[in-house]
Amino acid sequence: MAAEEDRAMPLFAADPDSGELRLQEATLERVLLSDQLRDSPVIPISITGAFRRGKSFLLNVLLRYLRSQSAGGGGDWLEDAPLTGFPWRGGRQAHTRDLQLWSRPLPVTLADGRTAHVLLVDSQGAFDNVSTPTESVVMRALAGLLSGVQVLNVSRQPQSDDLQQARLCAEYARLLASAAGAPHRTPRLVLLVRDWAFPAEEPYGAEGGRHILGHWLAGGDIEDGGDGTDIDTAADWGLAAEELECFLLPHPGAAAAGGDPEFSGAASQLAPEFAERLREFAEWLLDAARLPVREIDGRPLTGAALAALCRSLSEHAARLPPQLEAAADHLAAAAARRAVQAALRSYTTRLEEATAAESLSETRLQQVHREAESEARQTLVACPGADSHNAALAEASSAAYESAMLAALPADGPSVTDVRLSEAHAAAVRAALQHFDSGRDGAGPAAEQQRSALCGRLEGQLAGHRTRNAALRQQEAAAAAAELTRQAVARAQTQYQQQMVAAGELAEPALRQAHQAAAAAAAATAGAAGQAQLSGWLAAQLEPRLQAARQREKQELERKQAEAQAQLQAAQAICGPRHRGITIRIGKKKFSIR
Ligand SMILES: Nc1nc2c(ncn2[C@@H]2O[C@H](COP(=O)(O)OP(=O)(O)OP(=O)(O)O)[C@@H](O)[C@H]2O)c(=O)[nH]1
Ligand SMILES: [Mg+2]
Repeated sequence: MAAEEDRAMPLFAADPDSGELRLQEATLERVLLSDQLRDSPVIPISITGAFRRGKSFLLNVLLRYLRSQSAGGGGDWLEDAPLTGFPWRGGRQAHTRDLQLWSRPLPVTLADGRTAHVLLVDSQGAFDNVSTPTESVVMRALAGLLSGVQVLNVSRQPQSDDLQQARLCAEYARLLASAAGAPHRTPRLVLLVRDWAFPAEEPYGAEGGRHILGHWLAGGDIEDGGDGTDIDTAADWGLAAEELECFLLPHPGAAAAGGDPEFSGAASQLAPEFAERLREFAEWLLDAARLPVREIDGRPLTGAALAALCRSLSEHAARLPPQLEAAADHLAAAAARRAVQAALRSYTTRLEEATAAESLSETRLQQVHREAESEARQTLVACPGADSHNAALAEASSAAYESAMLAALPADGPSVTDVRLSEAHAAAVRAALQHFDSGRDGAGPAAEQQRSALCGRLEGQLAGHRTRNAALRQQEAAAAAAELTRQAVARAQTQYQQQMVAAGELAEPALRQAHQAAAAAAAATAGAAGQAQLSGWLAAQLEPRLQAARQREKQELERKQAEAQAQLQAAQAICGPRHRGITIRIGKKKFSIR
């Protein structure tokens, strides 16, 4: 590989459309699976941390050192020449994107005489204004899982944010590694403090770093985890790394920190103290005796093994992003547990102190208990983590109650008796409390308070089910009454029709009278509730009957007329012309014999 081809190549890059991190096979092929690296132990060294903090700048310093070493060393390797390599720049805009791998591996001779190759990995600034939290976490987790040495770059001194983010990344890395069946702890994690401003308290360099780290691990300076919870810094870092170190770097001087647009990174432009400590840092970090070769399944990490690890992590990372919430939940639960334990400790210490000196009367003991309990409660109030875990659990328990109640009293009925409702409530409360008790954090006063709040809430839910049951009952009663009315109206209609049939074929006045009598009898049968339905039906019954009666009457008349006509014609035939001019009357009509 020619020197001019050396460059940063994306190892994992965010897809511009979906934002998903994609492994770049071309980089694997070109670097990790090259003849030079495939079977050679590799030591990836990554720098991660917030954006605009000189990460790429520093990698170029490491690159310069490693190049000088592989060229035989000697002289001042931190040349007074513009700093080149990984793209870097001043200003406030985030610069590096994705995870970038330096294309040329740099050979180092390990303490045991083996040759290994250092792979420098640059990373996108985490938790900046252009990265999503998922991108930041996944990127940093990947860098940690791949690296033999991970430098976590922080400014001035770690803040609670840094710790929270580190915890989240470490927890996510743990989930990702366990899904991929890979070890999750980075062999060596270096907390690199830039712009350390208190050299009078702790000197620059590894020694000052070691002191201050001891102080921080004991919980000094950082009062809480940023989420109101006590932190267990040592445990948090222990989750992320097998070995934790710290190095304090001074401020680089005004030119480097953005004061000079012509700043090129040349040694002469740096504050002398900074240049000195930079040299020290590179030599300390890359001291071959302390460079760990990561092992996977008991075998040293080679280029090919790293490529396989990248593929496996990529495959699982693509599916894992939703578990970022799982990581956050796990951390919240852990923080909550710690908060509850702290509250319990506060309670027992207070009680022990009070009882150690003298034996207390029952009344005095009760008083001390109340005071200790109140103090412990206050500790928990300041630790929303504890509340949030139990609150989420109470939420789930209340949902468990609700589904048990819905099984006993389905939304669309039927309603149940009051006794049955009380039995269902008692069973659902037992199920909900069992759910809460099996998952709650500790038995402290806050958890008890949340348990009794949950009981109150379940009673409130019962009131809702009572109202619902009463409404169902009303609906059912209304439906039953409507059915009774329908049956009564049907009986009344049959009765009317039977009565009218029995009355026979009547002419109009008699028909009207018969209708009135039958309608009155039907109305009595239908009852008050059926009147409205019945009266419309009855009104429609009379008219067709009247028409039929009129039709019958007309037909009868026509029949009689035809009969009379026939009789007349017979009479004419018998009597002859003598009877011409005689008129006879049938009904209202007159007939003349002509
Ligand atoms: N204050 C300060 N600035 C530094 C230090 N080292 C380098 N810089 C300056 O920080 C600026 C950004 O440098 P980069 O190396 O591009 O920073 P980065 O962290 O890689 O930034 P992103 O790629 O955007 O995440 C440059 O102007 C550097 O000169 C340092 O120790 N302290
Ligand atoms: Mg950068």
